[in-house]
Amino acid sequence: DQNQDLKEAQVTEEGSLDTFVPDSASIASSIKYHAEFTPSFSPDHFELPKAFYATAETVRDSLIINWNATYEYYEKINVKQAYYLSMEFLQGRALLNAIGNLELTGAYAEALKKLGHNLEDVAREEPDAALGNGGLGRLASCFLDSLATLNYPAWGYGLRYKYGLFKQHITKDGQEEVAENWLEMGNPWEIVRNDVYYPVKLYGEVISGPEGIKQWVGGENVMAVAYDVPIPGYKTKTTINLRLWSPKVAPDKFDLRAFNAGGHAKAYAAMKNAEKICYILYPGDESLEGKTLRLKQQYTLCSASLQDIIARYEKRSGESKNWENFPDKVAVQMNDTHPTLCIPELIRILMDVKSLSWEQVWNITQRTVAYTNHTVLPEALEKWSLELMQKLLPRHVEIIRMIDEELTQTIIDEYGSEDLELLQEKLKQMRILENIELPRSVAELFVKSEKSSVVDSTEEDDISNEETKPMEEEDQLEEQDIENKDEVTPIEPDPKLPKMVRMANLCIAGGYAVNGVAEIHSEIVKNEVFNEFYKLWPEKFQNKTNGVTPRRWIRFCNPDLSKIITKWTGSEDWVVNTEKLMILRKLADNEDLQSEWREAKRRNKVKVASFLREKTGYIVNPKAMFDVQVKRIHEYKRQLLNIMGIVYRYKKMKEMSHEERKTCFVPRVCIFGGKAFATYIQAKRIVKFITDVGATVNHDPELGDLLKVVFVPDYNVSVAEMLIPGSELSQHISTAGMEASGTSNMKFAMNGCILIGTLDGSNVEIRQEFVPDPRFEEVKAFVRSDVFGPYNYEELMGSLEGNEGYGRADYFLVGKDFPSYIECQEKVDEAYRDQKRWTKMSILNTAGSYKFSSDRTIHDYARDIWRIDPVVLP
Ligand code: GPQ
Repeated sequence: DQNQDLKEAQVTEEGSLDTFVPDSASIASSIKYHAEFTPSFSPDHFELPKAFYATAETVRDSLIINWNATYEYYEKINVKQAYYLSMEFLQGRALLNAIGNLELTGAYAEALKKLGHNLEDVAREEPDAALGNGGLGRLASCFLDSLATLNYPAWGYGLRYKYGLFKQHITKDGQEEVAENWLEMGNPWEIVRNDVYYPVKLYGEVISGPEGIKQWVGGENVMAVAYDVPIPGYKTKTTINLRLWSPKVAPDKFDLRAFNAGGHAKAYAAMKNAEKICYILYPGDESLEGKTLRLKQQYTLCSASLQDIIARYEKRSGESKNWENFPDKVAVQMNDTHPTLCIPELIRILMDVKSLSWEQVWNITQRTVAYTNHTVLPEALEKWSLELMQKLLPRHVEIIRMIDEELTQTIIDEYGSEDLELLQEKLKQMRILENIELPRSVAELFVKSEKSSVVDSTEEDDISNEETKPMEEEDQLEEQDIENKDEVTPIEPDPKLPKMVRMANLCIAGGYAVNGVAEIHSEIVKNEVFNEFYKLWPEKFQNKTNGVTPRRWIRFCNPDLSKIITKWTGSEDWVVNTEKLMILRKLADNEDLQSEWREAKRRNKVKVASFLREKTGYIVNPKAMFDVQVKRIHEYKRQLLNIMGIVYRYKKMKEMSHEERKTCFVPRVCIFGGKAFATYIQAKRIVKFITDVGATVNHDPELGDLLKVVFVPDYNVSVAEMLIPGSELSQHISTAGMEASGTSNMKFAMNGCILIGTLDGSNVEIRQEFVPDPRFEEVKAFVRSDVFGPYNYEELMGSLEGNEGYGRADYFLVGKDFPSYIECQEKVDEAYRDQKRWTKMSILNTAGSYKFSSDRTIHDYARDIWRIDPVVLP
């Protein structure tokens, strides 16, 4: 493969970079140079993993050259930049991706060969950068790849966790978590910027400084230091930046006196305290994690990134700096609500440090930040305790209260104060602050009361005020009370319930755009979860269906298939213009293509089989169907549905004779992989269950190759890159409505894997891309040919194709459901042939319909809603 790549690389390399393009000899000598001069390696023994580190250093040199060129140019033309803020980036390995993008794969393979190494073996020495949990983090990494490849001026901002996502061991008890020390051997891909650091403050208090400007003083300061990871684009010089922050003790906080006086412990404590913030990635995926440390992490990301963005804006605009133009130069995308603190932090800096007015900063902020929602699971929508936030970020709480007041005012403007109960309901649903008293300016709306509407006396008013409002608001209340005739008192906070800050509400109010990650998910966001906000600001809501990078997820992970695609589509264009893949549609029946295609799949399956053997000891037959479900373990993703189905299959097999089994079932290898959040007991039980089923089934001598169940330990980006090309069937079977998008389905599809799934997330859209079913085309043509009389059925048939001004093609999915519908009808025929089975089903239907009597409905109403009992007449 590499030799083949080499030849291609030499053809295409020319002129693609306007700088010097190294050949294999110069690469080999620079690898040797780094092997000698990069610290911690001895020059003589050029072995693994050293060969990897020395090789990576040489690639790093090229990346830095391109990074500098990119940055300098952006600065020169002062272009608007997008900033993607994410608590997670699931980068995986970088070596093959980087040299592939630089079109140096062949040259590197040859250089390493000269030095006695094989490129693939060298590449496998690289630890995965797992600064993320699952789909959300991997999406961020795919986005960076695409941004660079498409030459967009954009940066990523994240945190440099010392420990990434835990390593998963599978023992007889199920999953065991082991710390992942990915930086142990150093990270050749990062460039530490000792001159780029910002103070990040926590705790302390807010005081009013001169001219009423608020000052946040005291507390603890740490320094966030920048580590830059260059992100190369494919066949372009553009190399963008992923800037990861690492907190260090502020230099003035290192207590040298204590240290000199022998108080080492104290001096070190401060250092440790700062560094501890980014020790570990929170391994919770789509779960609400309410820990102080997590909030500190989120704030570190937001504060350092915004200070950096603002400093860059100031530097680039120089004399002509005008804050109103900030949104013309900066867009900040928040990857879910984790970086929500961007909003109050931007406001704080502009107001307290740059002395802008509230009106100015609120306007600027609302034109700068945008929010992507990645889940509608209620338990995963972030909320922070006000008390905790108040302690950690007192100034931000003040700002959040101001935003909450703005939002409250907007809601009042929208719904008026005629119907106070309605207004109250809206406020309850939409406010940022949950279970927290209304802003004063608004509370008075609700306080009027029977008395003021009946008796119009100042004396009476005073009494009513005392009963219902704090003293200091008496003055403002007088006028209001007379106007309002309703009898609604403001919802009082419930002292038994915690006071919370709802981060998604803050994002929607503070940002100019809100998007979901698949069509169906965005519809749910608009019409259900955030419907109240949609009604208020329909223009903010959008869909941005997720995608994955075809570089990592076909071109580099599946070179065999890539070659076939390139050959049959006529060029390598598809790697950046994936529309070219559609050329394959009309070739799908070609037997030569089919046999090449099958052969590529077979070779990838052999690799999977040997990997499974190495990691689990199980020997599987590469001729069996490889059926794969890999993703985080979660009840809504329903690995349990899959394994229960397998148990059913196993049970059926056991009830059959050997011969029957062989004719009834296609041999399958059922492969699972994924990590469970360490404290998610049910998810861990599912892992244990799958491995136990495997242990029984795989050792059952009766079954042979007919059924194998294998749990791949420590599923990560690199495992996915090997597994996906060798999969034939993959499962995406979340409970409908719960998977925001799903992205591995796209990777499997790209690699020619058949999918089964629920109509959830992006499955829906993947399915729409299939060519129309020929049987459906046939039927429409038949109807159009006037068999059913002279009536013109064009409009009716046309509506199924979306060409009748309906805008949306086949909105009710008649064509989409047609194939499965006629297949279902075939099953009906088959069932009817067996009259015994048919009658049994008939009886069971009657028996099962008991629930659907309106008697039961009325009983339920009476008990649960009306609270009435039956009364039997004597
Ligand atoms: N997703 Cl909120 C995560 O991986 N982690 C999270 O904390 C949240 C969402 C996923 C989501 O489950 C998938 O359906 C999406 O495809 C993915 O984000 C990217 O949008």
